[in-house]
Amino acid sequence: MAKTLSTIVSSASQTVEISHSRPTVIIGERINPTGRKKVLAALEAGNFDIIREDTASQVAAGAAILDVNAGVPGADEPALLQQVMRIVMEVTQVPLCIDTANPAALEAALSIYEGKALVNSVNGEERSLGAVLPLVKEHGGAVIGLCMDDGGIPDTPEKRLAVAGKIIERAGKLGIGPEDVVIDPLALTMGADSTAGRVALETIELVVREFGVNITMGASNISFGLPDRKYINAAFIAMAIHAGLTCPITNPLVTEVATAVLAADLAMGRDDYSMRWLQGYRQRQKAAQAD
Ligand code: THG
Repeated sequence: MAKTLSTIVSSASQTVEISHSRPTVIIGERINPTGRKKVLAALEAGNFDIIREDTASQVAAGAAILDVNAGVPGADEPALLQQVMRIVMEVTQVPLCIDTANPAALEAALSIYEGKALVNSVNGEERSLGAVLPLVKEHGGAVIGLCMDDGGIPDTPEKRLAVAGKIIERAGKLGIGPEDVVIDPLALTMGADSTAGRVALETIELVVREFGVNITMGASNISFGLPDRKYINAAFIAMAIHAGLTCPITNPLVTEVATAVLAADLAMGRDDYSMRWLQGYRQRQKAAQAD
């Protein structure tokens, strides 16, 4: 059983600590044209209003970090990612999670970022390790390591643990400590494979037991293609928090999910005097009265 680790990320003015003994840190997922057609259309049209709205609303709903992805097909991703980040940073001071698979875009993003970013992501492929880890070291960030490599996404928790170990080891060789590696077990859709949920949960448990690192996950992938996704996502995120998930990438505007996170933190003993639960309750009451 490894000692659990804290990951610090920051902006120019705010610091967020991700740890197994603190409340879950929600990374807001919505600034992402890959996952969202409306964002894609707006960015293609050069309209950034939706970025401003998604920034303000996610932070108001409890996101402590915002994921920023600017992957528009055919666009100049380094320039567009910088532009989107600048707009987000005009609206909020929360730290950013830079979501790109393009090393040139990552370098451009890190070069304008003040603070310690969370880089999303590196994986176990040689090409990814070689391109991403030196940039993380040079700019002083933390990095998300995806449990996949040249052979694709392994089908068992043990094999995913091995990929996590490889990423942590390679980061260590460059002077990036395990406290700055956040592992993503990869949640695939349960609609296509009924074992996808179990495999992700068991991977989380194994990785935390072995390395004590923090864990992220695109927690809504799990329900893709199924109806009533919010209930599946809410139940799954609570189970994953028990398994060791500390910083899910999700949509905090979905009340069922945000509430499940608060309830899970309460059940895990990470909500002193139920303060966060009560604050969430008051916020929901206020929202209901405003309707
Ligand atoms: N792990 C890591 N990073 C990730 C993911 C992951 N980044 C991207 C993604 N997965 C998580 N982000 C999103 C962003 C938006 C949406 C889903 C995941 C989203 N999806 C709508 C849906 O699924 O219904 C799309 C609908 C629309 O087109 O508007 O909003 O796993 N490290």
